[in-house]
Amino acid sequence: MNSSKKLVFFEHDGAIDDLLSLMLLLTMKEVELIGVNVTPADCYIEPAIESTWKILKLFGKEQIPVGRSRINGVNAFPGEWRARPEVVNALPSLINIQYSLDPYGLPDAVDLIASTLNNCQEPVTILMTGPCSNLVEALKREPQIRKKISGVVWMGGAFRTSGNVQTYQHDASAEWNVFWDPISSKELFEMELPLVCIPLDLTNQVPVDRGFLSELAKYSNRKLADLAGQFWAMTVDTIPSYHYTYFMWDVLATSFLALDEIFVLEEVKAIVSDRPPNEGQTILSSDGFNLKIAAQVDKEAFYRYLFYQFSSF
Ligand code: AGV
Ligand code: CA
Repeated sequence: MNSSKKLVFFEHDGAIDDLLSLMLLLTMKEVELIGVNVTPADCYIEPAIESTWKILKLFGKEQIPVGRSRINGVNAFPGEWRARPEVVNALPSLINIQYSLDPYGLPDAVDLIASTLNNCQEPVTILMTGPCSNLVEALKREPQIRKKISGVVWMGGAFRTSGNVQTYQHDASAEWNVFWDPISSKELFEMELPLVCIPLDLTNQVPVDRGFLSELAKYSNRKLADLAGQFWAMTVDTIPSYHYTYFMWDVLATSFLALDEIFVLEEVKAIVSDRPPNEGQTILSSDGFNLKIAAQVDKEAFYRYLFYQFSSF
């Protein structure tokens, strides 16, 4: 392995911005992606694995191992959100990529992250844009892998702003990635890993708006910018009854791997609630556990980076 690159293991859950995050990661020259796990949270697993593999294939990186999570969160995502990779796989650039992978033949996600960390000579950065369940399970099963982790970047939490979970028995204080598996999320905080959360507090500042899409379209003679524009176009009908706006949630978290200097981090102590009415809420508390949250970002620099990366392929 090339030691000048940052080794990254990617945990995602198959939503449109998770797949865009995979594309962005694969454009980063300073990153070597060493494994990808897919969790059936904000997706149905089979089409999301197909999208994942096809994106890897577009970059000639289909040899990167993909794991299938068998964990089922306590709080399921709405079905309307989970079916999006079906549409992704039918896009003109992806539909004819030969695909014959059996998702059930893939390694289990917990085994894959544990064995990848065990076998790695150098420390690994873990990027999570879905729930944290596989990582937490792997650490409980094989605690020695902790010393192989140089950092964990998680799109998760809502600390000083309201959450995005709107459902029964809930006061809307939680962010979905935390809420899907609140027990694992609580345990993650308790582990006090070198964790940076990119929470809703910050992602709320970076919507996917028409101005952005219009600017990106100027680069649509580039294959990747064109495909990314098609992915994002699918998000503008974001189910009105839940939320009108789609944000750069996972994409912002992913950009942190290449652009940490444009973020301001804050050291906090926090806990996760595991019961109604605020199940999955991330709560700042002086009795809490140490972690960092991203508090500010240079928005212009972030959007500029996206145009640059997506137009250079
Ligand atoms: O809470 C944000 C997380 C991110 O990882 N996901 C979407 C991103 O992948 C859940 C989510 C919140 N609102 C959504 C979501 C929406 N309107 N559509 C799809 N997913
Ligand atoms: Ca996600």
